[in-house]
Amino acid sequence: LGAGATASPAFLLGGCAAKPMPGAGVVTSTPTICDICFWKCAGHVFKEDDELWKITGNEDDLHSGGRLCTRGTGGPGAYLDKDRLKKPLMRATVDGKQTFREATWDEALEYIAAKMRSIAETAGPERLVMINHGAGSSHFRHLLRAYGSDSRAEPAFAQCRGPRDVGFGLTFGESASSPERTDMANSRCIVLLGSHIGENLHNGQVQTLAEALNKDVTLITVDPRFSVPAGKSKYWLPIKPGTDIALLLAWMHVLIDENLYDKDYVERYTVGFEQLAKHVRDYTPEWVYLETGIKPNVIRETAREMAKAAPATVVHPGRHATWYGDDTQRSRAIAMLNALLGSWNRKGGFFIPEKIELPNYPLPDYPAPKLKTADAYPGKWPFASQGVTNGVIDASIGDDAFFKGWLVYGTNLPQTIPGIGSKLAKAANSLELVVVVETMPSEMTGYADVILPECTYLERYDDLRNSAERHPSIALRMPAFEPRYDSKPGWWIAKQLGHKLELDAYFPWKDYAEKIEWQLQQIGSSLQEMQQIGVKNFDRKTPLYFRDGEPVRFRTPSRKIELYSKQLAEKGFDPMPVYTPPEPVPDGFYRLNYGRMPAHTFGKTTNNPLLFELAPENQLWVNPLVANEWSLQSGDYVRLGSPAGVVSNKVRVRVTERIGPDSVFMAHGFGHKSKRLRLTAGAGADDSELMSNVKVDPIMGGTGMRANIVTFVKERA
Ligand SMILES: Nc1nc2c(c(=O)[nH]1)N[C@H]1C(S)=C(S)[C@@H](COP(=O)(O)OP(=O)(O)OC[C@H]3O[C@@H](n4cnc5c(=O)[nH]c(N)nc54)[C@H](O)[C@@H]3O)O[C@H]1N2
Ligand SMILES: Nc1nc2c(c(=O)[nH]1)N[C@H]1C(S)=C(S)[C@@H](COP(=O)(O)OP(=O)(O)OC[C@H]3O[C@@H](n4cnc5c(=O)[nH]c(N)nc54)[C@H](O)[C@@H]3O)O[C@H]1N2
Ligand code: SF4
Ligand SMILES: [Mo]
Repeated sequence: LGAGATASPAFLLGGCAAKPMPGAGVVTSTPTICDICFWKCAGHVFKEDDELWKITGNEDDLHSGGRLCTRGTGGPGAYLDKDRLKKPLMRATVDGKQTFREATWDEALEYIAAKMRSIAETAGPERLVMINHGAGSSHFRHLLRAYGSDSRAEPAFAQCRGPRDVGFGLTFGESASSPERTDMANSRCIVLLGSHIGENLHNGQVQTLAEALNKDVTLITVDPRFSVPAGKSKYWLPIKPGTDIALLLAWMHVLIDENLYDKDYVERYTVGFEQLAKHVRDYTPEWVYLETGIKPNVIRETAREMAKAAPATVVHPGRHATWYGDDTQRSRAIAMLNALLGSWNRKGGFFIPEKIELPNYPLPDYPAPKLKTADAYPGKWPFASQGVTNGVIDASIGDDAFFKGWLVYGTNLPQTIPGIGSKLAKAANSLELVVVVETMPSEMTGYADVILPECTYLERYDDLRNSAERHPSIALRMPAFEPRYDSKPGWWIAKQLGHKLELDAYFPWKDYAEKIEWQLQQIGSSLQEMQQIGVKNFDRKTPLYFRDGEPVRFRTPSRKIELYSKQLAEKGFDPMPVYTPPEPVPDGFYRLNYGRMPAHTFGKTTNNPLLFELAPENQLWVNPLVANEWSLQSGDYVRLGSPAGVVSNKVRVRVTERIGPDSVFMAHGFGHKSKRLRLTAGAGADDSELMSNVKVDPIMGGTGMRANIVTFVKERA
């Protein structure tokens, strides 16, 4: 398949390894939860005589609409991947050169346990920090807490949804949740800022947007690029990059100026309306037009559309929110606009998520840690509600660094932390222990002292899925296959380490099935039942929305929705979002825009043989005017250069009007440098390494990635 060619998911099943139809053998199915991204769709793995046939969605799973996306359908490629980590590896020096040698599990775990004991004795257990992403990390969090450390950080916060969670938290006292609590299926007006749903393939969300479109929703998409949802929108607002706060303030201006906001809701539930009205007075559509390029009449018309459909209007909170460094404030502006529309916890706006009360297996209390993650960067980012990865990395460099050891689970920091440069090498040199738990020889494994090969999601038990959602449910992940090679499930690795650290009291189960069985028994189910059905749905106990006029105590200091944030003011931040224009782009440079593509999840699927076949490389979107200026044609390969002098891998050009002449666009996750990822190594370009101008959000530490610029380096292509 050529670059950029598309294929239906059905193609995947006919692809390299999965057979198109079962023959005469015995067909069995095993329930699973997809781990190809974090949406956690439930599915069934079908086998014929113990050989993979296919994976499909679990029809009882309301969370995924009973379907898997393209990536999930190709998920078994993760299991089949020939480049998987096969044995524990330990750093060794051979002929004066650093390399890795194979080790037994016992040897590798003994080494780690000895280092953990030494860190605990000399510096304290809190100096060992976990940097993690993904559901399987729960086993290692448990281990670390038993050991005495609750230090941890995940890129899903400071490189992703952190500003949104903090912005919504400051305003409503609660986050927008993951999965997002947007009630899009019932919306009559949906507003997307960025949020390229359709390319961003979070399954349930794509389906509810499609459902809304079938019901003739008014879709308003604000995106400088003609994204997939822009193509389905009644209004596409091709905004000048980095000016969204101005637009949001202008929309609030119109709602207040034209008396279109929900007066009852605002009076009943909010504080600070007077201050807000005064604050947005100067953000007139005429003034904001000069900043955003969105015409005053379009700003007014779209604001009126939102008001007309309210409260069944949702201004989507987005997910990847780390853009320009003022991201908590942008997210606050989104939250405030929703408050003016009265859409928070109202039908067609947002719903109130609910989960099952699933008892924890009885275990001894964890020892109380004496230090928390944020002690590593005192005084910084006062509203960070989770550990900040970039803060943790900085606090791991140097002989007197705060952290002494890392346990890295399921995150590929060289591609994930923008502009990380040489910091990882410096941290790895300073740290006494770097353990990487991985399925693949990712770039991160190159920095490890010990690499532990975890088996894939299709070969293991993990915790039950119990996400706060519209429909409460639990779902089971269980092994469909024996672990390949010498890989092991995370729960097993954590338990063995626990044993070596004399923490057996925290791991009383023989295996993880026993632990899950106990939990299921408490809620009137059983492992046997779940092994049959995979997903169990429960009735809600609480209402989905606020009842009309119901008194509500929000979890903010004022117990109200805070349009004016005293909390922010007290820490010296703007109590209401203020617009600052983005830095101009010098001649010959272009904004580096990036996002998702349907066939891949970041860099974690690019070596998956099934998904590689669908999309082997990323492409660089270039406007025809720019292409003309640089004599580029679709199909040419170019390299990009950053102002810091970094030159990218070569990337294939796609000339298209869908991107403006001020920017270029590519999907994140390509340009792998690890040669052991044999399929994907060298294919496409990596946006991360081109990012030298990272804008850190002073409120919560998020790394704004969108202020980066690039130029073409043609001669080296
Ligand atoms: N297929 C697939 N789906 C995924 C993922 C994946 O890896 N693969 N990852 C998942 C994860 S973890 C996340 S966080 C989400 C991320 O997905 P989203 O939350 O949708 O990401 P955004 O950054 O909001 O959206 C990217 C869009 O923002 C536009 N944009 C760029 N600059 C600006 C600007 O200044 N203003 C405005 N209004 N728009 C701008 C870009 O052109 C692009 O269309 O996707 C999720 N879904
Ligand atoms: N430049 C740039 N940086 C970004 C983004 C961007 O768009 N551009 N997006 C940001 C966003 S929104 C997010 S959420 C983060 C995501 O950042 P990460 O979560 O770091 O995403 P990946 O780079 O895919 O790394 C995941 C790693 O987990 C490994 N893995 C997969 N399955 C398993 C498993 O079952 N067990 C274990 N132990 N490991 C496994 C994979 O092999 C892979 O190396 O990146 C952020 N950083
Ligand atoms: S959205 Fe796709 S990749 Fe993500 S969990 Fe669901 S099926 Fe898997
Ligand atoms: Mo993300």
